[in-house]
Amino acid sequence: MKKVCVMGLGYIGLPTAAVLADNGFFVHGVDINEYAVKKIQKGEVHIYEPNLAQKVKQVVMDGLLKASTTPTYADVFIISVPTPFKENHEPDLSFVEAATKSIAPYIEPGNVVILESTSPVGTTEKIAGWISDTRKDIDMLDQNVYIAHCPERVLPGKILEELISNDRIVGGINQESTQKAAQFYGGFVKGEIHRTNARTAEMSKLAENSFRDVNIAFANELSIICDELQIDVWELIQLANRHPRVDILQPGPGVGGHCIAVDPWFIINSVPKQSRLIQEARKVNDSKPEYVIEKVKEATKNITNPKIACLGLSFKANIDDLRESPAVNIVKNLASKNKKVYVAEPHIEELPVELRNENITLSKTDEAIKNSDIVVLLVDHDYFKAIDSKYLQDKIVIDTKGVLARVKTEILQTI
Ligand code: SAJ
Repeated sequence: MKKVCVMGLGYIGLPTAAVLADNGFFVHGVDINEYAVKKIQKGEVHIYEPNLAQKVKQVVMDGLLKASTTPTYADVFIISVPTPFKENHEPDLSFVEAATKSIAPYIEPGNVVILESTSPVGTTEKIAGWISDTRKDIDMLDQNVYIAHCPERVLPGKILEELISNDRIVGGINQESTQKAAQFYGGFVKGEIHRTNARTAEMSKLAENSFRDVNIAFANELSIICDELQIDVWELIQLANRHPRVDILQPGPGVGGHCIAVDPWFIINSVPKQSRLIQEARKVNDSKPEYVIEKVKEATKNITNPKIACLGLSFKANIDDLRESPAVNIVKNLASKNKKVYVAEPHIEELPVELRNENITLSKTDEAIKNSDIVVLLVDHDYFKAIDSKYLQDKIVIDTKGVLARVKTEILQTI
């Protein structure tokens, strides 16, 4: 199992390809995005992840990682393409299906096909079906084509480290597939490899992210309750978490990114009647940005031509990723209500297209605060923890991440 074909060179596929190449595999990476492929062919990257650029440069230079828009023959095929949902929250498996159909002509007896994309229960079995449909010449069981799911579980910002150190769950469509795929991961993963079947592996990933979503929803609900009862939610959670068996996550302006806010829907969509708590958690987290907007509206009601400083745009702390960020939606909404918004986001150089209008200005943090009547903290970047309290004198502060509480304690609404 020396030659690996990685389908999809995004936030998971490219680091996976680079780590495999760095561990002695010959890797052929495939993406439909020609710009990404051209960059990688030159030893460059099209996405940001700490230390990824150096690693890609090195393995491309060593001839261990090649990139192309078409697959090739390999011992192991890894599918790491997006699995978004459609308008009605139904999973969109079109990328998985297209990737499977494009590798099908290259599959030979003895090959291993692994789905890493987070997927609804039953997807790995569907992959087996799509391959059988296209390759009538191969009897999958008799000729040993091994098909398994091994969900990626890495945290953006720590991907290279976690690809090696995290435990992995491997579940095949049969026991031979599980063994073969587990053997492959044993070749480079330092964490434990846990063997199960494909459906359990699929569900375990969905359960992990839903668990986090439900816990964050609990924190967000507590923040709204505490706001009503005039209790500082940050102090409350810190105290409650001193109990040895309590571990409440942190509230915020909503849940963003492309995993936690998406994956629970794969469970809800397949078993809507049985997933009441998971659905309610999604609703709580999805409605939090609206709550923040209402708080700002209330705070600005007696100010003519209010000016608002919004601190942070990314979907979580210390990254530049704005995808599905609640902060972006909050800023967009505030500016559309004809308020002047100064945005401070130290990790970006220009505003995303959807925020480019005359009411929104990308500013330095101190300038944004100086120009405004209200300061709304939306992301807990380390950078904001150093804000000098003198800038916050005479400002109304709405702090959705409990960062400025250490700086200024009066006129503070922590929600
Ligand atoms: N958030 C809170 N409060 C918290 C923690 C997070 O409001 O206490 C918010 C963040 O600000 C962000 C969102 O939740 O908007 C998601 O951030 P995250 O750090 O919880 O997760 P992701 O989306 O970056 O990565 C998750 C991880 N899953 C788990 O921790 C169970 C990661 O391990 C998965 O690999 C990744 O999803 C994925 O790809 O599925």
